[in-house]
Formats: sequence, C-alpha cells, structure tokens
Amino acid sequence: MSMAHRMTARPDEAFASRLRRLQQAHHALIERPNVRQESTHGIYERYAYPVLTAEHTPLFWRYDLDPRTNPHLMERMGINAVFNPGAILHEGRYLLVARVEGADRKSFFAVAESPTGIDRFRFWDEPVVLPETDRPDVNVYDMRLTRHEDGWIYGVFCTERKDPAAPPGDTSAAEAQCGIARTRDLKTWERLPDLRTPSPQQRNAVLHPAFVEGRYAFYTRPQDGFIEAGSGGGIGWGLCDDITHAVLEHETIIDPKVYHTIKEAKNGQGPPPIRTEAGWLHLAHGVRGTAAGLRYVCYLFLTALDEPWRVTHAPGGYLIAPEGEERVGDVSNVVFCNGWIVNEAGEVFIYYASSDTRAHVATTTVERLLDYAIHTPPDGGRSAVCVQQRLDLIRRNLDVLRRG
Ligand code: M1P
Repeated sequence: MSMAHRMTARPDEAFASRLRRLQQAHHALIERPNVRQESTHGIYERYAYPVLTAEHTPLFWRYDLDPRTNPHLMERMGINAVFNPGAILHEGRYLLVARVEGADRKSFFAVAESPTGIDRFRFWDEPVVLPETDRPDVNVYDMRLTRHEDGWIYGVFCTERKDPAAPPGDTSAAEAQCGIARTRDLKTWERLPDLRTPSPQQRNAVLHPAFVEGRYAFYTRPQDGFIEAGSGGGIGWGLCDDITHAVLEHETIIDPKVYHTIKEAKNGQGPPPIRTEAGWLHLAHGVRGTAAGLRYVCYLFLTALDEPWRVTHAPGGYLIAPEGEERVGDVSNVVFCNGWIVNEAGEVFIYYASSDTRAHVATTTVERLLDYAIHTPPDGGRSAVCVQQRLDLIRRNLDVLRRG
C-alpha cells in the first residue's frame, strides 16, 4: 500500500489492512518449507531456516487486536526470543516446549507442534500454565522433557530466584535450582517440589528415562554461583527414591570440566540420553572462556547401557559449534541444546538454539551418531598427541590413496 493511500484510508480500513499484512507474513513464515543443507562433514545436516523465532509466536500473544483499544495496531507485549526448546515425539507429532522470552526478560514455556519435525512449527494457542511452589519462581527456562518408564512425562527446568543471601543493593545476584513438573498431555502440568542436592546451585539437571537400581536418576550440574561453576561444574549423577520429594544425597561427577578443552569453564547435560544398542547416547554443552566472552558448543558422548553413569566413549572436540548467523544474538557465540527426538526410523532431530535468540534443527541418524561417538578419537590433551592422532589418520589415508 502506498504512503498516500495509507494517509487517506479510514482508520478502520488502515487497521484491517495492516492486520491482513501481519497475518499474511505470519502465515508465510509458519508455512515456509525448510531446506536441508548439504554438510561437508557428513555427521548431520543443518537447515536453511530456524524452526522457531520470536516472529513465530502468534500475533494474538503480542498485539491487542481490538481496534477500539489499539487503533494503531501496535504490539503491546513484545517477544524478545524463542530458544532452548525441550523436545518430544507425542502421538506422532513433533512437539517442542520452547523457552519464550518476553521483552520484559521473563521466560515462560510454550508448546509448538510440527508434523515434520523440520518445519511448520506452530505454537498452541496458550502458553504452559506452570504452577508455582511456595517460593515463586522469578524466571523459568530450559525444560528437558523425559518420557519416564513410570508413565509420566517430566519437565525438568531451571528455576531462578533472587539470591536470598544477596547484600542490600545487589539487584542481580540470583540462585538457580532445578524445578520439576509432570504431565500426561503437555497441557495440564503438576508441579513437584524442586530437586534438592548437595550443591548450592543447580542448572542443566535432566531426568534419566529409566529407573536405575529401582530409583529415579538425575544428571545434574553442580555450581557455586549463578554463572560461574566454580569448584562445581561437570555433569553430575545422583539417585533418589521419591520423585515427589526428590532429594539426591550424593552427586558424583561423571563428565568433568577439563583444562584446555571445549568444556574448560563448565558443561552440562543436554536432553535426556537416547537408548541405543551400543549404550546411552548423550548430547551436552561445553563452555570455554575467550577474549570475546564465553563460547558454547555441543558435544556427544556415550555411556554404558547398564551403567548410564559410566562414560564409554568421549569423542574429542565439538559436534555443533555456532556458524554464520548462529554466531550473533542476545548472547553471541552460543549453541545450546536441551531437546532432541529419535523417531521409529532411527532418524534424530537435534533442536539446538543459537546465541539465546532462536531455535534450529539438525538431522542425522542414530547409526551416524554412534559411528561418530565410537570412531572419533578422544581429546588428545596436548598438541603433540593431537598431531600424532592426525598423523595416524593421514598415513592410513595416504596408504588407501596409493592403493587406489
Ligand atoms: O547464555 C548461554 C546459556 O547459559 C546458561 O547455560 P549454563 O548454565 O551452562 O551456563 C543457560 O542460562 C542457558 O539457558 C543459556 O543458553
């Protein structure tokens, strides 16, 4: 529409026409087919478009659509970002429980559904109504969804509150703990008491899908402070008897942070692990400090089927690192994953978010991920060892090439 027409149109016409344009653009975004990108590494494929962004949220979450109360059809409640989704295959549909962050910085959870797993994610009409505990959450985020063998679907997430020990005037000290809720249909949620552990703070806690020694098992990430893992860090493991009052008496580090690796500063379990013939397949994030701030990447490892706390294969380096537009956002140089789905065909949909801003998908198969986990050499620990690992590959390859 031309500027002249806009200026002469009656207010109700201008409203209707602006609404139509907003609706058409939103519809086009939701219906846009995604495009698989060939990968040179061959381990997984990325896609051309993010699967969820702030613009994917329904217009009726953001605008007042009544011309009497919003004659200019302006956004009333902006959405800043949509990222870090939990994921589950439920009744044949690919569901993401995304972290939706309003312009006011508060996060909440909302379910988006897709028939394909790679595109056409559409949010359900209303966000998740998550009951509070006696000590209300100030912010909730990063839900991990576990279909547990007890029959419930659990949502384990980070609950953040102002640090009660913060000195007066300190308005940023926060405390992170692990919140727990459960559901059968992802519509009605029952809130359980927060997980209690020996650590002062917790983030990136994940419920293992199976009972272990007849008990509920959690992956944890003990940490001293809200941001710094401090003397904590590493992926922890603990068991509890009663999920309705979950207490881990002991927390054992099963995958520590390690000097001069991709997980030097901290790490954390991603989604619940996938059961495979060769063991439990884990995806996690590792963090290191750089002159430009923290860098977050995702890495893979495998644990034993009968001992899910025992790491059997730990490929060196990262599986996914930020690329292109993924590098930039509210918290730049970050990829983070807390949701993946394996379907009956053994296809794996990795829902990773970039720079705390948007969510993407990468696809692969259990077969390819196991091959990667088992045959990628571990981190050599020193440059000389890494050269030796690479020389082994080079010399084997030169032999192969010479043999033709
Ligand atoms: O900002 C990057 C990520 O930081 C936190 O992860 P971690 O606890 O490992 O530092 C989380 O707040 C996560 O949501 C965020 O993406």
